[in-house]
Amino acid sequence: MPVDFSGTWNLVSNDNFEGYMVALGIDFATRKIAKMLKPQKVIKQDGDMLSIHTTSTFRDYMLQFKIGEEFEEDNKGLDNRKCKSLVTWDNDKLVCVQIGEKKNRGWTHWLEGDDLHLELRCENQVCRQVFKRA
Ligand code: VLP
Repeated sequence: MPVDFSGTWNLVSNDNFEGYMVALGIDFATRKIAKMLKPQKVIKQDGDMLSIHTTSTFRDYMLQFKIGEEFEEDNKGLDNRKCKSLVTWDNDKLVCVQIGEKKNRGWTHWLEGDDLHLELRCENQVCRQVFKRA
């Protein structure tokens, strides 16, 4: 049985989001707003199909993809840089590689106890987020 990430998740901790945003080239004013946010993720997992909807009072970001199938990602409302993204399983972790202008860009999701973890990577920066079920 594969891991099921489905559910509604609220951010409870956000380590080095600032460093990650600087690496993505997010401007100062946007970073000041973004780091105050407590985003919510709504994840729907149906076989190999996933949707991850990240919502906040400032901006929303919607991602839909099939595991194992490369897709174009526009990062609209984030850094707006297009990349080619591929999400695959690494044991029970869901790993995304985002090939584009920024080196070493990607993220990993996994479950730990009742918590959803997300590691966001860009260049030499790693942001670690933890979410709890709403
Ligand atoms: C941009 C960087 C904050 C900061 C400005 C806007 C959307 C895995 C993956 C699915 C992400 C989240 C990326 C967050 C990058 C912020 C607006 C915050 C709310 O999630 O779950 O897309 O990549």
